[in-house]
Amino acid sequence: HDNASARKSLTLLGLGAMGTALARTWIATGYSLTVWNRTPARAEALAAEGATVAATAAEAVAANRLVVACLLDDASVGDTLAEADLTGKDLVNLTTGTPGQARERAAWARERGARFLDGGIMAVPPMIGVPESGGYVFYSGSRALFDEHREALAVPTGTDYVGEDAGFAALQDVALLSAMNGMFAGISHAFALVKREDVELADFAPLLVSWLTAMAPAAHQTAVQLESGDYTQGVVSNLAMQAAGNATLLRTAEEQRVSPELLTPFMALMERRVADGHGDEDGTGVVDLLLK
Ligand code: FVH
Repeated sequence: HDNASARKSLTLLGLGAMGTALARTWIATGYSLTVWNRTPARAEALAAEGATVAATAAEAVAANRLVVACLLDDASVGDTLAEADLTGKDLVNLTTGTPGQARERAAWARERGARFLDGGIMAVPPMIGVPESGGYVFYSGSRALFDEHREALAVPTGTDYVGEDAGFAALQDVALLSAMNGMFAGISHAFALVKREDVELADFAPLLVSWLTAMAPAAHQTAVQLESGDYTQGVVSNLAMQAAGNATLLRTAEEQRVSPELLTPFMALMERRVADGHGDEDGTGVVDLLLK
């Protein structure tokens, strides 16, 4: 399997929005690509661009040593690979799942004779094949697999190998997605506050982006404080002051007839920390309240 032609070929299972974007980059780079999708019509355009379409997932797996899956969820990976012979295969799973699912899937693949690498895609489809977009994939699991197929894996987007524990990629992927959810919650609330007023939303959006961009580096200080255990280190805006400001945020929501439901869970945690005597700290202690 170590000759140049084996290195330049792979199989891709799943041709949704992400799978199709990935496929196009491998075809454009000269890889011999075998594809399979549950709904065959989604493979037609790629066939015209040079992909080989397999009739079944098992046939697609048989075609190449390197097999990439980009499916909806972990259950669809199990469904798709149920009839495939994975002996001697290198399975790369780019399907978003939990760390626990990735660890179980790694053991499942090993039992079937395959090496396993899990991937968490930190990109949306238009970022694939566009190096300057900053997109990348977290990989964890078999280091040997990653090293052997590094060139092929680096075609669609950047790569970041984060460890032999197959769950690490999903852990970091989901941590970043969870932070993104919080950011979108904040953006939704901010737009709701201004939407019924005479505010040009297209002018408001860049203000929102630059404020969030200015505030995001606070994450560095949170990391330093969590490592040291001293949550007063370098405090600029202490928690007591921030929690006192919650009243203004809530009153503004009321004045604007906007539901505070996206804000109140976080505020409750901030206020608990203050009530517990941590008003002189940063908000870092909220992390401890979350650790059940
Ligand atoms: N698209 C995005 O913005 C995000 C970016 C970050 C990574 N995610 C994850 O990538 C996985 C694939 O996402 P996708 O965007 O390609 O998703 P869809 O367009 O909905 O395509 C889903 C594919 O999965 C196939 N599928 C679903 N269930 C089954 C099943 N039981 N057996 C076999 N295949 C299945 C589906 O097939 P079909 O509906 O065309 O027949 C599509 O190929 C995902 O984990 C994201 O979280 C994307």
